[in-house]
Amino acid sequence: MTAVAAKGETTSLDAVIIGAGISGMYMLHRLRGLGLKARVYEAGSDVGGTWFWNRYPGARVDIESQEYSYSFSEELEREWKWSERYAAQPEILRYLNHVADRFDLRPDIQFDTRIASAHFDEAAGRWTVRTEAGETIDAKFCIAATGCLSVPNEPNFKGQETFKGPTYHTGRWPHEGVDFTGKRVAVIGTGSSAIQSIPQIAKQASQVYVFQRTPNYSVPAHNAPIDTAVAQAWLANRDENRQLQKMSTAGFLFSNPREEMATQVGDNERRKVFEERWAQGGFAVGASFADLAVDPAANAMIAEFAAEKIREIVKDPKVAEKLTPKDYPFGTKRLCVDTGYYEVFNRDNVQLIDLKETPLDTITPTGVKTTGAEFEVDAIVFAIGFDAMTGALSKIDIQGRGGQTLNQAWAEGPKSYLGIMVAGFPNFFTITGPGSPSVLSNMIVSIEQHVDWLHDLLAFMGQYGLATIEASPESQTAWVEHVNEAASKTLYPYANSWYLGANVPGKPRVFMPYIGGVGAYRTLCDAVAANGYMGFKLRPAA
Ligand code: NA7
Repeated sequence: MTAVAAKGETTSLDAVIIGAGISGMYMLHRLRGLGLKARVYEAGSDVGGTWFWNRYPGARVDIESQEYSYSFSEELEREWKWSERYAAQPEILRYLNHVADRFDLRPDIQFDTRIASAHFDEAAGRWTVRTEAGETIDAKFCIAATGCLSVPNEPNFKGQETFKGPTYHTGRWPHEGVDFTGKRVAVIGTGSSAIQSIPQIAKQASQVYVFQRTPNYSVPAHNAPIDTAVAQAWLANRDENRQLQKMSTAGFLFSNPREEMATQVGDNERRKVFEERWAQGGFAVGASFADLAVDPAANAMIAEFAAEKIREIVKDPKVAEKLTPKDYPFGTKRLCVDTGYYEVFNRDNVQLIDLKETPLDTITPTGVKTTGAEFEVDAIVFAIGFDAMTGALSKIDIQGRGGQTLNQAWAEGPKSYLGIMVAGFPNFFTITGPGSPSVLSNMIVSIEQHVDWLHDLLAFMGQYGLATIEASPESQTAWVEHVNEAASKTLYPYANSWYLGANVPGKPRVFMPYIGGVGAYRTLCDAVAANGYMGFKLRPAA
């Protein structure tokens, strides 16, 4: 095991990797395979990233378990057995710990270490990276595996400091868990984390008040113990399935929209497909027809179908109405996949408070006050999301050529070439960075694609004795235009979503992920590599 360098000492590496989540772990594994000296620095006390931090009750993946797993090792895939159709957070964290042990990753991961800065030394062509504790790392490559949803939005409610009870953020849940038995609980936010946790909290709490600013669309997961026949069929066709995932729209088998248009089939046929997909559960609903994400008329059809489902499930028509989204197209805020979310509003101990009707005024010592009423509670859960996609990078002092900071380069919104490099920041890489499919896909598939591509690039650089690689400003400009153009052809820009940074006051409104599709993006990245890393500037050692 590499010893932790003392304050003032310098560790010399080929590559520094920031973050020991799914991407950092796999990156380390692949760089070891190249014989490179790489080391991961992780702020948390163990591996897992998203799955280390998000321990709120009900936290589970919204992609089917066998699809949300590493594909790089067939042995790993065959030996690990998932227990549920959609694995819950503890099981995923066990899986990631198993991966860390099986591939002996821990000796090269330094935990409880937050990276404070990363500066490019132009004369040396290397990165000087500093930890908050004062350790210095000198490395040829700096790889940000910092995650897309890793920096929670900090609650900033008037009066919150006066509240006498405990408060929790879903993205930083206590490891020992929280017992809400007999407690009155306020949950602020109705995104995926709230939608997953509220049904669980309501089982314990005496009363749950749900403070909703914007209703979300949610589709049923139909979670259950894993169907062994499905799991066996997946493994029997593993190579083919993995290839299908890689070339699919969003990195999982049911993400390819059917070719038919909702607007061009008869009412009966359309309803039949919607019903089948709803019964199947999960994101398959969103891929029912090819025109749902691009044609407002088609989108209105799935939106009305979802509204009908809410009205069917929720007994009180007034509550059903409030839970129904009205001011943005279906699927343009991240679709939620739930287990008993709408049903929970039929319980006597759950009350929905519509903050559009009665805005949140203040948090008091004993509860939450809206312009309509005061709700006395014992605990508050902030399920208010993340500073998505750029949050983690913006918190590190990253400086490229000429001392330009990444925050300066991204002042008008993130700019990158292929979502993996930024002009002016040589040898600095962002795994699933803004400008790549990332959060619009099965993250593991996109992570593996970036890591594999980067592995091949670093092998290429080693083979030809190259010192630096950098995105050219022209290729970056063209890519940013392409990312924007792809988004503008869809209905996504019509929602105030975190894809656009709309959930963080002051954040530039730019559609950050690349919506062109996982398969198309992979083909493009492969073509760039096959053409000598077209659009990048590669320089030999001096
Ligand atoms: P999300 O999806 O960003 O949801 C956050 C929720 O919190 C959302 O309903 C917000 O309402 C609400 N929110 C945020 N700030 C406030 C304030 N100030 N007042 C009231 N309500 C507020 O985060 P999640 O953690 O649920 O999910 C993130 C992703 O993790 C998810 O998409 C999956 O990919 C996994 P808004 O819609 O902004 O009006």
